[in-house]
Amino acid sequence: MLEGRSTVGRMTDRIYHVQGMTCGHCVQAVTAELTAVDGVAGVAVDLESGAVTVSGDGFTDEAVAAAVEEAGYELAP
Ligand SMILES: [Cu+2]
Repeated sequence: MLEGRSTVGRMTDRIYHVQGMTCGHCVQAVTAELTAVDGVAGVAVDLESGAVTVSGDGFTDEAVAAAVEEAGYELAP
């Protein structure tokens, strides 16, 4: 936690693991779907590890899982 970091509202970062992404198009598809989720302000995908960092305010794990599935991938259990 960085003190003095200015954020609007209560921004949260949550890290998910997405299975099945193999290239930049996968990253784009997942990013586009997640960006459209209510409350999501930013999405960062690490293709190599499958780690997807979602930042924002008020988004739910369920909405994230649904968006990932919409893009054609699955969250790791
Ligand atoms: Cu791909």
